[in-house]
Amino acid sequence: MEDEGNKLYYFNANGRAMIIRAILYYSKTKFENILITKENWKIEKKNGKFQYEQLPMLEYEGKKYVQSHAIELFLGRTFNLYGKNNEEDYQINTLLDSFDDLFSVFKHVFEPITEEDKQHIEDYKRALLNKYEFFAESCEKKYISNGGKKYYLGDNFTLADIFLTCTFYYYADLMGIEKNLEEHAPKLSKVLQSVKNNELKEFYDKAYFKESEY
Ligand SMILES: N[C@@H](CCC(=O)N[C@@H](CS)C(=O)NCC(=O)O)C(=O)O
Repeated sequence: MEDEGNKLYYFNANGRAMIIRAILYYSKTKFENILITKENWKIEKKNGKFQYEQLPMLEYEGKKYVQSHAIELFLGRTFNLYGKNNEEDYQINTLLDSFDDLFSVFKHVFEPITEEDKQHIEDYKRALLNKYEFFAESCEKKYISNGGKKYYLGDNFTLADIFLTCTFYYYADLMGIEKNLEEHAPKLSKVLQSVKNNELKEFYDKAYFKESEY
């Protein structure tokens, strides 16, 4: 995908850019995937270009967008990936909020900063695994109560499917727990496996960081 003026700025990692990249690939939007090193970021951060001095930032059709979930929402609407009613939109928003619940624990495991983090890393790993399994079970129930159809919300492919596929496989890769999703969400995992191999295949082939730290 070549640059047509659209640019996504983030680190050399999946993190908070992963779902945005997946949406851009799925929608076949041309963009330049700008990967900033941690060293360069110290300088770039203060150059006045980034509204909150944080990443990700998307430049789309000449405008700048920050805050990962707001960007996902914006792109979701742009590419018709939101729900077909208010209730479906609510379910999608609920999922997007869940990303931070996992990410807040995950940071202690994969980027331990304080001595406290370092001493309790095994506790944080267990907490992350518990959250992951709980989240998988809760999404399985919701998927079944939504009708257990082709996609999470029913017959239509939405941002919910992108979010769930990216999030579950990302944490499974980071923690080395490939089987847990199948065990804790047997029906939903079939949907997500199919999304990974079909709708999101190009994203996984070209823009997913398999070896990234986070
Ligand atoms: N609420 C923001 C959080 C952004 C954020 O924490 N970004 C981190 C990377 S995941 C960052 O820019 N860290 C470097 C810094 O703060 O200087 C979002 O969802 O976009």
